[in-house]
Amino acid sequence: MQTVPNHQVENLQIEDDRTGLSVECLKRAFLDNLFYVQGKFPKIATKNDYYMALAYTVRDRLLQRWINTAVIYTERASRTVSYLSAEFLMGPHLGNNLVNLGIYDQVKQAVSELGLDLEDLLEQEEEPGLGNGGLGRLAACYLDSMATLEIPSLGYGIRYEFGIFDQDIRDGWQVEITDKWLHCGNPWEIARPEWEVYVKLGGHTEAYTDEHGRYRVRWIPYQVVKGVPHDTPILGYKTNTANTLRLWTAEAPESFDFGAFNSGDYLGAVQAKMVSENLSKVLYPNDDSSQGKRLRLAQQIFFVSCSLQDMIRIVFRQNVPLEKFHEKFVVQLNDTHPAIAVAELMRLLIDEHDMGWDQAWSITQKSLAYTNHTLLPEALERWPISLFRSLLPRHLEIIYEINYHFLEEVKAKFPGDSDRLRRMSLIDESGEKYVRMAHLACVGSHSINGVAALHTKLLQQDVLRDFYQMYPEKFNNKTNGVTPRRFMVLSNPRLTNLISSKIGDSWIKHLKDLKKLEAFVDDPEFCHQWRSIKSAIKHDLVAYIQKQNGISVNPDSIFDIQAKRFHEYKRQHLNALHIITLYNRIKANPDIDITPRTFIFGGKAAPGYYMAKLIIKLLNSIADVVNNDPDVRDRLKVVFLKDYSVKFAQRVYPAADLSEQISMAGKEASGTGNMKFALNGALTIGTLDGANVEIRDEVGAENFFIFGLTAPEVYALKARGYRPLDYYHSNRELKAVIDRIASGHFSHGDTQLFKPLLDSLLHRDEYLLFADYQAYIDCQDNVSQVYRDRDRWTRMSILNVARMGKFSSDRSIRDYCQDIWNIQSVPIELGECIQAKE
Ligand code: 6GP
Repeated sequence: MQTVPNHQVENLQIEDDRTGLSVECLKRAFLDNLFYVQGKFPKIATKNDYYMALAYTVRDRLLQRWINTAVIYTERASRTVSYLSAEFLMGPHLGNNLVNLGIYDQVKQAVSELGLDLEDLLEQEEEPGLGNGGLGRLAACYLDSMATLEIPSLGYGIRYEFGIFDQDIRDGWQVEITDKWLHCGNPWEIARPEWEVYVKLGGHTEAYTDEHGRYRVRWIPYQVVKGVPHDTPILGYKTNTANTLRLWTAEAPESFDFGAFNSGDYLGAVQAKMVSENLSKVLYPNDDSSQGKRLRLAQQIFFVSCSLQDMIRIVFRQNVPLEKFHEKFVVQLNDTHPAIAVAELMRLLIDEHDMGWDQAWSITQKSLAYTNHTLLPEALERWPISLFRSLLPRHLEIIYEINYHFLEEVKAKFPGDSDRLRRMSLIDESGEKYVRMAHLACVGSHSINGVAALHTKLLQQDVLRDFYQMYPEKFNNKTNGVTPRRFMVLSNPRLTNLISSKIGDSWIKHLKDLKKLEAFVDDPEFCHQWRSIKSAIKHDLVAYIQKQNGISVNPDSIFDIQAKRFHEYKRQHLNALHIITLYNRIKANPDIDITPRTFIFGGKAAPGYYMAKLIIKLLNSIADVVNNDPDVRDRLKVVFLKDYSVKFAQRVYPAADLSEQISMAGKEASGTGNMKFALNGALTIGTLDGANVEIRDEVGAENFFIFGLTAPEVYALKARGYRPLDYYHSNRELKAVIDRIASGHFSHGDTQLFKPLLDSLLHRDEYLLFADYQAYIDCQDNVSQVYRDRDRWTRMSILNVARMGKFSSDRSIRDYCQDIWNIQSVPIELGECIQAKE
């Protein structure tokens, strides 16, 4: 392997205390940072000062790798993946960096010798909640895997000042509180104002003829916004690769409009600044739904344009001709939020870099690839033409032209099929006119993928059927995965150590090696250890719940957990129907023998999603009644843990016995929580939806609690005409459950509170809770039976973990590299001059 030529780095003098990994060195560096960065000495330092001092100590060690990586990538002009995503739900950085640097234990010892507790310091970190749920967290897992697999990559997104809101629960209702993740400073990022770029918005376009007599268009914007990159290093697990997450902040080009300022309009001058800064102010808190707001479209063009301009800057700096943009970069679009990249790349190449249409189009298509993350119709982004014209007049012209060429292609392939043209057009003309972003993404990309086998199949058969018929070769599946570093090694050290003590630690990088655990499934000592670890972790959660919610929980009960965003299609209320069913059974027969359960919920609802918020209120209301009913005793407990986040998830997954993955089949694109639970030894109760199908195939149907209608059965039932009332009238237990809610039993006699939810179930039940109710209850009864046989349960748990190897995000990334990105790894060696001296 080639090492970095010395002249590149000879001026870099890096001292031991910035790179050394020994306990002594870490201690010195920590105190040094406390003194020189935080400006504190131990006696007056706060916990946050200590956290910051440690974070800077770790960051120094990252910087060494980061700079080496940059040197080598620049030197070689390596092919690079640009992962464009409106969301990156990174979770706390400190612990993950300790794991990936391989210095967790040294740092734990170093801080403890200084009288501090590492867990305490880790708790201090405000996580950057720059995402809503699955889509943003997947992006974060993929960055981890790309760095671990030594794939040159850049994550591009928005540095929201306010991330996903903090959730409080008051009187059982969700209350949203502004997330101020930056208020204590962010030690992990470095601002790069020297790479600022400008983004145009609004105004109009003008045609003109250039000096070669060519027809050209110039865009006279109404407003220009400055984008400033903030870079965070993303270290791979036990590699020297440190890639970059580059997030853009919006600023006004000048802090003050001096014209307005001098004429006495001070407020007007400051206003321009405020309007610009709005673009990176706040994350839209919607998961799986699109609102069509102007600010959101402005955010999208903002980060997409900044990122594409940045890539073009890199292309030039590395002396790659612009005609080879697609050889230097492959740009993955994380859903349609960055789909405007199709028009923006065309605009940059044609208007700003004088390229002809055909060449620009070929480069655009070869560079871009699109991942779809949802089948929900309400999530498919469409922008009203009027909005588009006023914000992005030039892009609209380009989209019209792309559409013209595209529809010509469709006509050639399917002559005389005008209905198809109408369906496939980039412009929806059925009523008010809209730009269809998914269509734009499909036409402008060389690859279109879904995120689980079933999801990809449904895209091909349904949502994107016309595009599949037009371009079958573009379609491919990339089943999601999760990083075992964060979701095992960091969050579940006890299980990690047990596993590694038996099979070594190669599984951390090669998750399929977990298979070796199967050899121990009949080893009673191992099974005993497995069970003791789960039990110890459950005890920890019991203590947490006692502290947080003041509820005392039986650690021997089944920990039955549903943790994810709240949405009707995910059917947290089906889970509620089960709880009430058990409650009714106890009320009817107080001595009934029931396997004790603790139902644990976590998750946020979109602030404007009334029904999801009502479901949260219902769960909390059930908790109030069930937890305090003397008939129930210790058999059932219901716990809603507020403010679900990545940090919080890391605490919850390891403690679960049962993972609830109960969406209506055909709605959950993949799910990734399902993978994290299973990897931590929980058994799944689930429908045949998303990646559940593949998890069941891997772990074996006998180790998985499957129930409910399949996707084709869902369609068939809906086609026949679904009547929820029939189920209500014919199922005694179901009727009793609904009647119990309707009677006001959980709402202090108020019969109106949950009426909207009940009406929706009784008369529409779009997500078929009633149709799946009996199957779910039967399956849960079976769960309760199996749990009583502890040996059998433990065996199933071990086999689940042993067979989850497929669901590493490393596997997903390898598939992307091979089938879509055509990219190889670039190992990084620490350059001689900047190598750590221990
Ligand atoms: C989510 C899907 O709902 C989830 O099933 C999947 O696992 C995840 O993406 C990662 O692929 N989709 C979103 O969060 C979303 O906003 C537009 O889709």
